[in-house]
Amino acid sequence: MDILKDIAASLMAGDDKKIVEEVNQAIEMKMPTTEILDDGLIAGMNVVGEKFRKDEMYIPEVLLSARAMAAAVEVLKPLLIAEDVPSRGKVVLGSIQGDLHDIGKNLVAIMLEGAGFEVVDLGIDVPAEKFIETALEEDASVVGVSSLLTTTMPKMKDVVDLVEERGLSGKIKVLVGGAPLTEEFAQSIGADGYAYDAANAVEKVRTLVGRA
Ligand code: B1M
Repeated sequence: MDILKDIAASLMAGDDKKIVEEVNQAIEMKMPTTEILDDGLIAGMNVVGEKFRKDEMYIPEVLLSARAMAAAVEVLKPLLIAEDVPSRGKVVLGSIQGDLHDIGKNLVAIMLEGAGFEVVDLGIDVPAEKFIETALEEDASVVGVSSLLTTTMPKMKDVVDLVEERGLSGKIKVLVGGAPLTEEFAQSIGADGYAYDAANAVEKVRTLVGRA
C-alpha cells in the first residue's frame, strides 16, 4: 500500500507533521492498526537502523525519526487502548541501566495498558534496585525490562539476581525483551519470560500474572 510506504518515508525523513497526517489518513482508510505499526512505522525504523549502522544516518537524524515515531504512536494510542477494561494487575516497566532507547518499551506500555494492565513506567536508564523497589512499593507482580544494546543486556541479570537475593522469587516475575535478545539469553540469565514484541509481551505478562 502506498500510504504505508509514505509513512515509512516520513519516518525516515523525521517529518513529524507529515507522518501524523498520513497515519490519520491510513486510519480513515480503515487500515488495521497493526499494519500501520508494523508495515509503516517499524518498517521505516528498521531502514533507519540499517542506515545508522552503515554511517549513512547520524544521531541527530535518528532522533528526528524517533520524534516522528513518537508523534505517530500518539495518534495510534487510542486505537491500541481499549476503554474501561478492569485492571488485570500491575507491571513495572523500564529500559535497563545504560540504555536510552525507549520507543519499543513505550509500545509495550501502550499494549499492556490496552490489555487492561496498570503500567508504572520508570523510563530509561533504570538501575536494577529501582525496578525492584518500585515493584514492592506498587505491589506489582511483574517487572518488564527492555534492552536494545548488546552492551546493556548483561545488566538485565542484575534484576533477576536481585529478585532472588531478596527472596522475592515467585512474588515478582521478570519479563525481558528488546531487539538483540533471544529466548536462550532470557533463560541463561534466569528471567521468568521473554517477549519478542509488544503484542507478545502482553501474552507473556498474562501467563506470568496467572502464575504469580
Ligand atoms: Co540506537 N542503536 N544507539 N539510538 N537505535 C540501535 C539499537 C542499533 C541496532 C542501530 C544499529 O547499529 N543498527 C545499535 C545497537 C547495536 C547493538 O548493540 N547490537 C544502536 C546503537 C549502537 C546506539 C548508540 C550506541 C549509538 C552511538 O551513540 N554511537 C547509542 C546508545 C545510546 C544508549 O542507549 N546509551 C544509540 C542512540 C540512539 C538514539 C538516542 C539516537 C535513538 C533512540 C531514541 C529513543 O529511543 N527515544 C536510537 C534509535 C532510534 C535506534 C534504532 C534506529 C531504532 C530503535 C527503535 O526505536 N526501533 C535502532 C536500530 C533498529 O532497531 N532497527 C538502534 C523501533 C522499536 C519499535 O523497536 O525498540 O526493537 P524495538 O522494540 C520492539 C521489540 O524489540 C520489543 O517490542 C518492541 C515493539 O515490537 N521490545 C520488547 C522492546 N522492549 C521490550 C520489552 C519487553 C518485550 C518486548 O518486555 C519487557
